[in-house]
Amino acid sequence: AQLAADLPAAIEQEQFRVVYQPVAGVEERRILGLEALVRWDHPVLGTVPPDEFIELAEADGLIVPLQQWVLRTATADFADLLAGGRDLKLGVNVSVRHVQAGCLAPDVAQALADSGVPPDRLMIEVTESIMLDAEDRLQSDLSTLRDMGCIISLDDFGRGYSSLAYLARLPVDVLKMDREFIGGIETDPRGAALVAAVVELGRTLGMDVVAEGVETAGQLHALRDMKCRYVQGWLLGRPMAAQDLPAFMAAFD
Ligand code: G
Ligand code: G
Ligand code: MN
Ligand code: NA
Repeated sequence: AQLAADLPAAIEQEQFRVVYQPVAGVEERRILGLEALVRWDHPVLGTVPPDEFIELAEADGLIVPLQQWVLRTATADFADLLAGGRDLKLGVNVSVRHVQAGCLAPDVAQALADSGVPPDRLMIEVTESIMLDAEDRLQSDLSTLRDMGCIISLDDFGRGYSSLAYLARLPVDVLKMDREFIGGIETDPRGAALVAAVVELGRTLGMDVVAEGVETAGQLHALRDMKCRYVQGWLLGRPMAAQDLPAFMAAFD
């Protein structure tokens, strides 16, 4: 209740920060992308993770100004990185409540225009678990964004009940495989078979597949054997401040 009560002032005072987690190529062994992840620096409670406030913001209609701030901040940070000559993509998580509010596509377009980031560098990460009531609107907004050149990814793929239904109906370029599947890849043959099947599904549909939550070298090897091309997780790098990215990427290559 405290968090919910503090949220309006937090948004007004911009008590948030965006950190970036690298996405790497398995064969390329390079950092190919970044995922923007928001944090709340609460004046009393310290750092609050998004799992504890995104839903509150969604319930309150505050998700729109918060998400606008994230989009502005992340694209501005990213423009600086691109100016350094790097070939990277930026993933931003979006909320279906933002779609329902009717302004996702225009807000994305505005952030791109203000920052000068080319649309084909931006990946919109949509989570399947929320929606249904906004599905028509979501479909048309994602199509608009895709027509602008943006990349669309289905996040936490496999976690919800309806992943395959969304995959059939939404314009999707990238599958981000939920980290729950990656955790068991070395020890659980059924889990490993599921991961291999998702990689194959992506290949068949012409979609890129990103394995999330890669924590061990063994998991990375298993994913390489399955011909999964992109990985994200603590093994490669933790989410970090924008200012730490250039040195991190230089050391990684
Ligand atoms: O960074 P962390 O693992 O704590 O993120 C937890 C969840 O919060 C992730 O599922 C992520 O999709 C979500 N999340 C992080 N940043 C944002 C954001 O800017 N907007 C929205 N809508 N969700 C976010
Ligand atoms: O749902 P989404 O994929 O947007 O959320 C990404 C979240 O996963 C971030 O909050 C990030 O902190 C977390 N995360 C990233 N890499 C790892 C990892 O290797 N292991 C675990 N347990 N969590 C991770
Ligand atoms: Mn995500
Ligand atoms: Na997500």
